[in-house]
Amino acid sequence: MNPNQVIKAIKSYSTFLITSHISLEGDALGSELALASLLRKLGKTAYIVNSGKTPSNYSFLPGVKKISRRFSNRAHQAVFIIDCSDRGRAGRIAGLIDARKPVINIDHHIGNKNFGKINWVDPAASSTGEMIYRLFRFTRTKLDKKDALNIYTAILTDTGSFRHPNTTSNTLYICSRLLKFGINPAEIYARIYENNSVRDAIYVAKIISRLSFAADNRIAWIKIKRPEFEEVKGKPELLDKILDFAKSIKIVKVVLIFCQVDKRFIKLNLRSKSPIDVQKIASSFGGGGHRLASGCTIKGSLKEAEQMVLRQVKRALKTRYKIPACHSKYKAGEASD
Ligand SMILES: [Mn+2]
Repeated sequence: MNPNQVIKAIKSYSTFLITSHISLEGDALGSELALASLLRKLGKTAYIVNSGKTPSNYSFLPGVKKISRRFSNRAHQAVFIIDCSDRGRAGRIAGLIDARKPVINIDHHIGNKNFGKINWVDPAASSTGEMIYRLFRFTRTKLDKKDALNIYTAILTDTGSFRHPNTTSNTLYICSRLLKFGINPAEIYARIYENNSVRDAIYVAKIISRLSFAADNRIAWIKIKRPEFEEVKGKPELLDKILDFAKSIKIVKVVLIFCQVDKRFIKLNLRSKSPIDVQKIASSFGGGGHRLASGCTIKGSLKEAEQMVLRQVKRALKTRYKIPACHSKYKAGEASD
């Protein structure tokens, strides 16, 4: 798929709103900022409004201070919803957009619902940032150091610092081009990932100490009750650290974190190592994401969600690995591997 329709839309309108998903992170923010810059360089008016607040570790991104939370349908003719697999992921803003305004959907998630009037979806791209880079090339728009910093941040975060399988030679080629603008990878990494408070570190350590294991240690999971989840709200990077730590255990194939959002709902984060496709499991609960990293919201108690999901994950594992019928369930500290 190519961005021809997107380029046509850019030519047809002069004012654009750009928005992205709730739980903002590097790809959403970096891509929004680079896209806004591209549109302005093409003589257009562009502004960014998000449903959520910008996490503090991204406050260094050029242009981020101008991102607003105020929305007006009079201020734009067309809307970019980017890095969102479905319209609902855009949160509050999705509900405010005038239905008559054309929506341009730019995304790289496999399960994208093609909800826009124009849809440019490329699951082969590591990140939406990589697609925005290509949009600069397609429109022959010159990048500057600020654009390079925003796009590099988008790619860095969505590839898990170039660890995930979506890191391709093209991804690294683009990053090599971006570094020529004089951005500093070590500094960017430190700004985003070496930014924890002592309190956050203690929180992560406390949660990790409660890891549970099942299916011969191939599943690792943790439940976080509501009061504890309140502490971590708005800091998805802390959950990522917990997920990464559990995934670093050699035998573990699937990691699950169940967070109690309120009395009725559980938010579930899933991570896996190939070949287990957790996106399939997340989408069976109405969620989405990627094959190896996905999420969903489940109605029910922590215990109910745990039982339902573990059953599905065990089934998915069974088709792939020989797991003894009578496997034991371990708690952290008891597991042998
Ligand atoms: Mn993304």
